[in-house]
Amino acid sequence: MNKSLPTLDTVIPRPVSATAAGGQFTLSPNTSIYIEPGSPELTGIGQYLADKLKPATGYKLPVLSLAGSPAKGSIYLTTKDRDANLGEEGYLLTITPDQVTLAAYQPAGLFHGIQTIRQLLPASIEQPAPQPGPWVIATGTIRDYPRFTWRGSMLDVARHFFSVADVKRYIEELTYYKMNRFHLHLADDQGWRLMINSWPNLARIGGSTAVNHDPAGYYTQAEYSDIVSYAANRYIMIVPEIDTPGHTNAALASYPELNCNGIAPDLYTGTEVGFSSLCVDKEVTYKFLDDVIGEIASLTPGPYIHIGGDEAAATQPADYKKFIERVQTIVQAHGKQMVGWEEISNVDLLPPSIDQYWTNPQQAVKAAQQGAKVLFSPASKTYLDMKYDSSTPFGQDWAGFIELQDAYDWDPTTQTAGVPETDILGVEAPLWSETMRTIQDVEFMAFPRLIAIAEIGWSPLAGKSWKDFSTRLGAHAPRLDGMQFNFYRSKQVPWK
Ligand code: NGO
Repeated sequence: MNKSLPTLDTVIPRPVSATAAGGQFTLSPNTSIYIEPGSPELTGIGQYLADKLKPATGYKLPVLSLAGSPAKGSIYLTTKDRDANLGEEGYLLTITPDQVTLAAYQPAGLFHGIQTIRQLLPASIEQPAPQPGPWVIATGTIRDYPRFTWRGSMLDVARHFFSVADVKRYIEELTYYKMNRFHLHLADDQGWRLMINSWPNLARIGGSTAVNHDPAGYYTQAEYSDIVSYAANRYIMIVPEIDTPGHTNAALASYPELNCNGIAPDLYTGTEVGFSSLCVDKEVTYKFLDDVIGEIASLTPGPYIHIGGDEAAATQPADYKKFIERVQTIVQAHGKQMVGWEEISNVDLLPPSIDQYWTNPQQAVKAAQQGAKVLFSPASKTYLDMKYDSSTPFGQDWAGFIELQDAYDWDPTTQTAGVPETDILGVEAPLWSETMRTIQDVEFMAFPRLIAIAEIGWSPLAGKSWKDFSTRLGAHAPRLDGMQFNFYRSKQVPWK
């Protein structure tokens, strides 16, 4: 057995089950990727796999519709047997000396299985230019499916603005760890980042600033749609957020009529929170929200609209309740489910709302008691803007330092006593960008902690081990290098 060959138990996130058979499959210049005929969706997935394997192997890897049985030495992707027990995202990977067969109930499962195939090839497979090989995979079987339905990350493009190319790069990074949600924090005090045709000054004026007068901007609707379809092609759903009723200075500065006193405040480039509020008693506020939510709903195929709701310190509690209860009917009128930060549990929530827990466990419990599902983003574990330690060049520390082991060694079922696993939708790691200006800064803070969060979201709790995770991650480093991730080399990991 080739010593440098990854074994089946090195995959991240750790699969549900992996059984080694002791042999080897070898990818050759003649390898084809077969898909079952008649599915443009599967052609796309096959092509994605070919595109990932081509640069390092230099092989042609044609994607072919299967007629008869696959040739020896090929890879076969299929949803034909439709084993419903694998669920929407699970897959069964069978590797024999003659063939790699990836089977799933749904295409999303194939897409996740492809990430496993990539990780089973030698690490040099992720290099951008031809490498010597040989391209060997250990034989055996992996049967795998996720623990939670929501596994994601949030990027704050409001405090600092990130280009479409940067956002796509981040989305692509999420796919390698089988994540399926990307939450875009599109508006805050410092910037409004999406063109709303019925209220164009939001982007034109509100999008003209960022923290510290750094470069700003906004996405056109065509650019937003491009991000949505780029993500959808990778089985990642976009969750757009417009933060309300607080965190709204950029909107208030763009339209005087949204202010209770009718006067637009100055644009804001600082990092304080909790000073702005939409005018709860003005009817135009709800016309504004109906227009904004309506446009975003029509651009967003996923079922969720995130309305923020956090830190509304400039809104009276009674006003907050009145406001959120009205906003949730607007979201539902546009055919979507409302997601909000944990504070929305202070109002009477309509099902099927989602409460995103970030700092106060009582709020999460209150939301669950109302029948809402809870998304876990505890700041002290999942906030990617917290520093690793006192020497981290970016980030904040209000929720403490988060070293890699802190991000890994916790579980949603024990983090908040009182929210049963059946009410836990999943995990999401937010990256707030007050102190991050470039996508390289973002990557340094996200990786490798996001990998730990991905494993919490995907892998079964039974068998979870920090030692095992850190060993697997250490061996994984050449892949991160190959993909040119700018990641933090935590001293807690035995890096290879
Ligand atoms: C808080 C706050 C954000 C900050 C972030 C910084 C939530 C939900 N609201 O989290 O506005 O950017 O902390 O860590």
